[in-house]
Amino acid sequence: MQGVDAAWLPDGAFRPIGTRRTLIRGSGPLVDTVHGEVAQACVRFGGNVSRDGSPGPYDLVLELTGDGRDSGDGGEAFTFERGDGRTTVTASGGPGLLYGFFHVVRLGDAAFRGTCERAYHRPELALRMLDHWDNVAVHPVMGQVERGYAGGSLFWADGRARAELLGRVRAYARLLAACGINAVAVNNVNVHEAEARLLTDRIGEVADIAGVLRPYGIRTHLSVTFAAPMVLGGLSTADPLDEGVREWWAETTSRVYEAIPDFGGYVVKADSEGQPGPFAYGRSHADGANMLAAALTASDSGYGGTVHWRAFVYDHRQDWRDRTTDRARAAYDHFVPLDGKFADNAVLQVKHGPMDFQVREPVSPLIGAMPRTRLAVELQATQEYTGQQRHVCWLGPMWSEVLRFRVDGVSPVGELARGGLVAVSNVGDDPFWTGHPLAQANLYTFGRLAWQPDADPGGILDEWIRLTFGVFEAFGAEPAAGLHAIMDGSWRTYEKYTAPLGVGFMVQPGHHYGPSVDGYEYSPWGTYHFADRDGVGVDRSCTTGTGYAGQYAKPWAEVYESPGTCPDELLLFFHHVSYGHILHSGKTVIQHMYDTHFEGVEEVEATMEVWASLADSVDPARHARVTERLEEQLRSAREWRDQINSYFFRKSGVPDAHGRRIH
Ligand code: GCW
Repeated sequence: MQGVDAAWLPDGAFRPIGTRRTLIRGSGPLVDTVHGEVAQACVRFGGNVSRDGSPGPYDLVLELTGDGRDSGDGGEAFTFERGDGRTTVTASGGPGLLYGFFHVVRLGDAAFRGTCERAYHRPELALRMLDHWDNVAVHPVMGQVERGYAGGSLFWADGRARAELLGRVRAYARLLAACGINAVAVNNVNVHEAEARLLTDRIGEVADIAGVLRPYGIRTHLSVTFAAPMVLGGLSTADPLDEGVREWWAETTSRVYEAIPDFGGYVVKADSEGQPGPFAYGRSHADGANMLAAALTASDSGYGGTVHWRAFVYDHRQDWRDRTTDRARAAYDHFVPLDGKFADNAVLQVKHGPMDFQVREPVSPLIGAMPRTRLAVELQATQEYTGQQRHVCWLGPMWSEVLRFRVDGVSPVGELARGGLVAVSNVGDDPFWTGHPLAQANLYTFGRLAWQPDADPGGILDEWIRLTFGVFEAFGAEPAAGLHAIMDGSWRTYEKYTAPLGVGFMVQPGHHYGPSVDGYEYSPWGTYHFADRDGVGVDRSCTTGTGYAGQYAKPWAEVYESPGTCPDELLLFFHHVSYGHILHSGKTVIQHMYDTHFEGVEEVEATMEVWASLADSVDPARHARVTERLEEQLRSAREWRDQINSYFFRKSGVPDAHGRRIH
């Protein structure tokens, strides 16, 4: 695929396999995929691959064991061992063999050195999914991809599936499989008119995409509108308890399965930001989700589909004067009373924080509060609020904090094992996939963390750097360390020069890029900072505020309740404090703001220097693209610094202790 960045699968990554002798045992479509991969590598590098078991010796054996049926691990597990000069991967299912193969690719030459005892690898989360917010037809405001920063859609253009890009979709599927992703929703959760039809008369286009994703172990899901029976079926209601409506969904779903036998299921944004939902009929969200869940299991054998029901339900038309309504509370208030009421194949998909993918939010209190419901956590790889893929912002550390958060000593991971981890995709038809080449690391890290949620994100970053840049001959240990440093600190750097101490938003309304401190302050969206001449922040305590802190189990309810125990980085999320309030760091709130905003810009300047020093070690086109983005990042970071500092200086009248320039 000329002109498309190879990302973490450059040709050179296949040399260790392509120069050797490989035996593949077993049959099935995914085994064929593995065979195709090895054969291609051998053509390039001179090795050979056999499928029939003719006498060896072999350096690598990839073997499907058992009868290939699900042995409780979804067929995704594999074993890896090395002894007697031979590397062996076994799996009981095609997906496991594919993941085992990519494990060997990741190890490179190390897979063929020394000995290694038999080790069993399996994903901790069964569902590792990307949601594309791609529109089929260009939306007048949101464009082809809602919150997309990587060009057009990989799947859709000019109102149709992009047949000419199906080769590109295959390359995408391969990248996803190589980091462990096994499910993709191909259209936006805001389902407009053209997109609604994908469910019915346009399902063939979805089937074409599914056909390309399938050989890489990826199931296809579809976002649907709750009003489909009315919009598409001509019914007078979409009431989830109405017999006609239930029949319509059952029939429609059976036709979906005729077209796509391994269809993954529906994603639904209901009663959220203007999308239709069960509230219109006085029904609960469990009623709505269960109706679709029933349609997805309607056949005798069960289709094996899941409904992903989003918990992003809040009042987006609130009155800014009303201090009792708190958007952060909404998901918990709506859904906790429904715990235990959702069908087995319904998954409640919860954003990782209570608001909306800000650079810093507490972990959603829903996580851990619904033990009888399957939950999936939704992350945002597309950088809507984290620099829109013009800024470097590697989100691995933030996601890892979410996955390591413990409630009563219990990690959310056990819960997610039943529901899964989902990310909003950051990919488009851009030659570098993600607009900013370094944003590829977010996609890769998401897949790897979904496979192993307690993995060290720094280790994943190094793995990504080695795979993506390592085959470039001049990329030695020093450039790798430089790049690691740039990326590892980039989320905290971004946090420093944008909205401070967890207060959030302060972005330009609508497109959400760049600062506007009061942009949302008097709006209906529920995203306020309440800055006045004395202080700033939202009081979400139980004693004097909205009571949001009380939605947490111990110890968090107590930790967040008081400014004295609340972590600095979340202080303004939970409390309204004076500018002179002393943080745990020993600084006042206002001085912290000034310092971090100056530091943030300095860190971007330092990043630019390190990147410039890598010019000879990185492919020139990739280097140029990152350089161009860094220039914009620096401009934007200065704008953030100056607007935030000037705003709070003017409000508070407190000068910077170091006398730096504030406007
Ligand atoms: O973050 C907000 C975005 C919307 C998005 C919504 C959601 C798809 O600004 O563009 O809509 O969240 O998650 O549904």
